[in-house]
Amino acid sequence: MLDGIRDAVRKFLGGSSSYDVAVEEFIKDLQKALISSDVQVKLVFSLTNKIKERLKNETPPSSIGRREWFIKVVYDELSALFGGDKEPDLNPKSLPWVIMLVGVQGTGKTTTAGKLAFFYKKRGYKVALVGADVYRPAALEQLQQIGKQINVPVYGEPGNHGAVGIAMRGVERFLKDKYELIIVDTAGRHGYGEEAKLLDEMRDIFEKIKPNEVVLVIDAAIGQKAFDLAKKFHEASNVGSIIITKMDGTAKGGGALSAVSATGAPIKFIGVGEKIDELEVFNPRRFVARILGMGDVEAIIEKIKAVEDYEGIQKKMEEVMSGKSKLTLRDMYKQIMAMRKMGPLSKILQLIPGMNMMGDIPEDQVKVGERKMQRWISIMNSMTYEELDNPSIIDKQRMRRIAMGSGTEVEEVRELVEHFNMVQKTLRTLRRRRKDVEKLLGQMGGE
Ligand SMILES: Nc1nc2c(ncn2[C@@H]2O[C@H](COP(=O)(O)OP(=O)(O)OP(=O)(O)O)[C@@H](O)[C@H]2O)c(=O)[nH]1
Ligand SMILES: [Mg+2]
Repeated sequence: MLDGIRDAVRKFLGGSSSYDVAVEEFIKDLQKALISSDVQVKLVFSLTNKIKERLKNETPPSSIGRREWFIKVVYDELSALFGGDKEPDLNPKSLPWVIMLVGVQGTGKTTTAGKLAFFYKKRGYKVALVGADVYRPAALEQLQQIGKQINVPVYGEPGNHGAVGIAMRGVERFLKDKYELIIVDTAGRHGYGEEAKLLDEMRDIFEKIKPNEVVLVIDAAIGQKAFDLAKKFHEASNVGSIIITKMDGTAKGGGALSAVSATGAPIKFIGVGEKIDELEVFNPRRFVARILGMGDVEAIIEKIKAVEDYEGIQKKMEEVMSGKSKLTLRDMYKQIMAMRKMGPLSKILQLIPGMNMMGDIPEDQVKVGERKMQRWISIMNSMTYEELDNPSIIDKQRMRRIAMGSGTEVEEVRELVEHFNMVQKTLRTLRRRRKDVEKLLGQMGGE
């Protein structure tokens, strides 16, 4: 199970073996966990190769431990498998749009049909439901009840046992009535309990109603069986997206990766409860953090994000220095916030080249610095974006408002603005000097 990855992460971060040995061990554990949840071997090796390659080619920022950096790389690459930073495409590509839900018994298809209807209704679509499960007792009543709750019409034919015909007539009816989004709920078991028959029926419905999107609904707890199952449904009906239900339970959704790798389809939503609004848009990074062990990973990600923010700021400073862009208070704000996230001021100062050579900075001076930083953050929190982007508009009246809003003194606000002006002036001077030097060098080269 993918759940094994959490233990591997913990072992890796807390272990006492040397870094190289720990990396080898972790990668083995990762491979084992992935393969045992039926992720294709090819996929597993391409993932671990990518991780190893990044380890070789990239160096962690100086303030991040190697082990932490390694976990971040694993987190990145696993997230990429689930779609990375790409937002799932939630809006129908064309209208009308017919969705067919498939999945085994009890995974939450009917509940999810209702959740989807509610989700899209709130987004302004004209939504309808079709109940094509003729095997489960009271399946239609269940759907009708949901329909009533969210005021969405439900098509069904009580007493009729031809699921394919019902699906066709339901879709036809709602298309005629100009419904934009038609969601078809199907059975999770066949009358005779035979899986092959169920899949035949899925194929039949799929071919007759030609849905725009087949959604495979899987239970977070499915684990090992996910790959085969997803594959079978995929062969029967060309799965276009995946919804994982019961993510509010104890299961970590390990089977999801198998389902993704079996179908090539993206996960779009996760179900996080029984209620109609307990449906969340899938977020790959959050999901992977959960697989890896939220507590351990989150802190690392936060820290690395802060470092990256800081590097982004340094890049911006380069641009400012070369005259490519202008410094604003907003940049300074970001800089201070990033520094705060990286740790206490005394630690940060040690990271600045040259600072550590000057010996320890007196404790009380650091304290004063910390306090000032905190005051400045409060002050900038009370500024508007307009003021942050263009501090020259901050006049006496604005200063008074900002001081009031941040619980500081007007004097302190003035001090911050003056500090900013001074930084800007210094930058200008530096830039001019740099230009002079370049000019000089240019002239020398020209001779
Ligand atoms: N906790 C939790 N329960 C869920 C979620 N989704 C569905 N359920 C519950 O799971 C059970 C089965 O849900 P159904 O929607 O009837 O499942 P189904 O796939 O339609 O089942 P069949 O029609 O028998 O195949 C119900 O008790 C639901 O309330 C979820 O995201 N979280
Ligand atoms: Mg059902």
